[in-house]
Amino acid sequence: MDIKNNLILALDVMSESEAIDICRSVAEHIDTIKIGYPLALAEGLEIIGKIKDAFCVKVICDFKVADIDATNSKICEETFKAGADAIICHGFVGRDSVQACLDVADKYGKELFLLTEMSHPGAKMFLQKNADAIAQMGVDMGIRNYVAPATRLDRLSDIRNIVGDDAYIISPGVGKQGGDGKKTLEFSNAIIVGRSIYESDNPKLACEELINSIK
Ligand code: NUP
Repeated sequence: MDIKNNLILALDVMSESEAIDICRSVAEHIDTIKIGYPLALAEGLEIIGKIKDAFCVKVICDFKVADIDATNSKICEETFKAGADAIICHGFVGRDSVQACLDVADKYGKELFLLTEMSHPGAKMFLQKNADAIAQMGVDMGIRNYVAPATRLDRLSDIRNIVGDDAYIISPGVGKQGGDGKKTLEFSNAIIVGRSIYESDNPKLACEELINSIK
């Protein structure tokens, strides 16, 4: 994936009108938007096509797909049919579940991102212990794209070492969760930022300051 300014907007607002307003104000700086459950549940999957059509952006669907293989396939089918360019799945559910997502992504010629370790404090309880193995599973499966935390640079570095320099890593946790954008990009290909942009009084300026800070 080629992501403008190495910056992905996490569009976790709760209505189409807010989503359109934010996208409009940051349109010149951002070409990749992450849509997750908050907006998709509030407005339906059609929001993916609406945002893509209005702003010519790529959409990564953050549905953290984590079910049995048969159900994962159905979730991915619906998401790609709705126009997503990529989907994020969990790795802890194991190889068969992830393979189901990969197969559907390949069928549509779209991308799959494998979530390794999450960025929040609770990730230390269970997920962190298995994150290296999850990343290694991704490598063994030929997965190119990963999600790894901006909040723990030592762990991000470990995951980069496992997936290799050719893999594409995107990292949430910059800003509100405490991560530093520039330091994160020493290991990551792009940062994911939500609240620091969309909760700002001036999202365009917040975006510009962020971009300057990661140069
Ligand atoms: O480990 C993860 N941490 C995380 O924050 C994996 C994620 N997908 N996210 C998502 O990234 C989270 O759901 C939100 O959409 C975004 C971070 O937003 P913010 O903390 O910048 O507001």
